[in-house]
Amino acid sequence: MLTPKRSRSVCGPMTERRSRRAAPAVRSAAKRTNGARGRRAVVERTTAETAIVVTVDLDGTGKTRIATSMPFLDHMLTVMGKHGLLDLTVRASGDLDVDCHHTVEDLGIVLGQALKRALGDRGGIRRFGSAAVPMDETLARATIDVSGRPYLVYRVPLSTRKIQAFDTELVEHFFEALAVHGGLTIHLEVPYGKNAHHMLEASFKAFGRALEQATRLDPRVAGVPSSKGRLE
Ligand SMILES: [Mn+2]
Repeated sequence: MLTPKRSRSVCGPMTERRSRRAAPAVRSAAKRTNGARGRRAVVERTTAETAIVVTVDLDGTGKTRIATSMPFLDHMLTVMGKHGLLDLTVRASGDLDVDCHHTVEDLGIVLGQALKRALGDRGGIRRFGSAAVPMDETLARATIDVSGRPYLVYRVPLSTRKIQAFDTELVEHFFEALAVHGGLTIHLEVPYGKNAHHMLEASFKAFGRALEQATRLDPRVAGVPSSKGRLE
């Protein structure tokens, strides 16, 4: 497996970067274990910039094992899994010496692909989910439609650009990639708040909760929950 060098600095100041290959060799492998064995998926994706493996189990209990080399993002994905009762493992390494950007965006892509595979034809699910999660002075609201229609509305006005070395604007890119590759409509709103850590943490928790609701199997839902008969 091609493993980009892991940077010791976590998205520190831009330093001299390795030359990027002209044509990144994208290797991607995916396995869906849908059906009797549960709604799980494993997706592995390696490019010249990042190497990422994600496993998800939609019927989990919130067990997570996250290692992205970005402590703040590890924290966010951990709370998302925990409060979304999503079993989630993430192993990511990337060219963090360039910037966190590639790794964060690619993580959104791979997690989106994993969710999509684990959902299969999206039959029997509730489809919509919404959750409001407070954290001290702030409140985050996530409303999602597991529709197959990728769309992100992101209204999270932060006054801080960095949390330690982590660039907070990357969170929007993460959710954008997740929406596109997971086939999800995601609305994230934080109407008020002061502390950027709280505002983002509440957002990840709310998203996890909303995803848990929307992906629940409901025995009253016969087939794919769409008047069109399919969600893709
Ligand atoms: Mn925290």
